Amino acid sequence: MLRRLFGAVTGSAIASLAFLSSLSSPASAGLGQPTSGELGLQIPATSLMSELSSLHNTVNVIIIAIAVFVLVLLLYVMFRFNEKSNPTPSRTTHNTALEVAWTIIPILILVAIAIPSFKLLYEQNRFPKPDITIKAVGNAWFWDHEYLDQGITLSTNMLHDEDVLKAKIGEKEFNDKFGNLEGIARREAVYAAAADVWKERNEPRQLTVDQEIAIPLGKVVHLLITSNDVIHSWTIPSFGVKQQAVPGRTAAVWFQADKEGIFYGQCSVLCGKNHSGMPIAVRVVKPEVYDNWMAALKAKDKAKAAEILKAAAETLRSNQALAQAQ
Ligand SMILES: [Cu+2]
Repeated sequence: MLRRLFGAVTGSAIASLAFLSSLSSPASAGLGQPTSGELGLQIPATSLMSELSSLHNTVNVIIIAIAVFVLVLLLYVMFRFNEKSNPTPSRTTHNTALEVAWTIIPILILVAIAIPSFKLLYEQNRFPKPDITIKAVGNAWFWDHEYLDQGITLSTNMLHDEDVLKAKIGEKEFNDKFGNLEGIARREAVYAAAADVWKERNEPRQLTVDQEIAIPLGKVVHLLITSNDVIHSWTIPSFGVKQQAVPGRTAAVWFQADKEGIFYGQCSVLCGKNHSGMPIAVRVVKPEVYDNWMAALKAKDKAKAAEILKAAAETLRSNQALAQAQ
């Protein structure tokens, strides 16, 4: 956790605080979703996000160094030059060397920040030749994802407590249990009853969706982003992309995922009453799994497509468990 906040540069310096990291979650935490107690950015799953994280870490180190330097100077001045320890102050008003230094050094610091910053900016707008182009359309309050070359459109809605409970116990039992409740009482009862279901499903509440979209590992994806109504914002933090969806305009981002798994994001600009209810879930799978999934979708067999992604998730989970056990 701390290492992710301050980056590798200061990693060794804070190793003595390693006991704090025992408070953080398992190794895979922060990949594709936020974890409680987390301070840093989510774990990168694209080269863009790796660069973004390292720039963030570098700038963080510079900020901390400058803040500590100024604090030390202030303390030194307070104790060394107060009225008691320095009754007759010096009348010096200029020091050429010092003035040149405090002009040049900040310039050098800014240049040192600008170089990786411009490099990243260039990289974000490089747009290598795409393997897949997807158009994300924001709606109040759900997302549509169109696979332009395949002619497939998937609508993504958030799964609510009610949805997972109904899937678990069936519509009838759900109505027997909660049918006579209303308003907040109903919401609280459903929330409490769903807590265990979420744990059992091992899925994050408020981020899980009814229709994940899949992309192949290691392939370049161009994502065009627009909106049907108001301004939304499409993001997957682990991919290092965030772009506003503006009605009547099409913006674009690109990414190339280098890790398998499920990656979550949320609409990131306040768009109305259900703004919190439009998460995005992208599953990165092996190219052959992606091809099978797309073939099932083209054959209009959504159940089979969902099964393919579920099987890929299971395989990944057991592989990760195996790797952790070793
Ligand atoms: Cu929103």
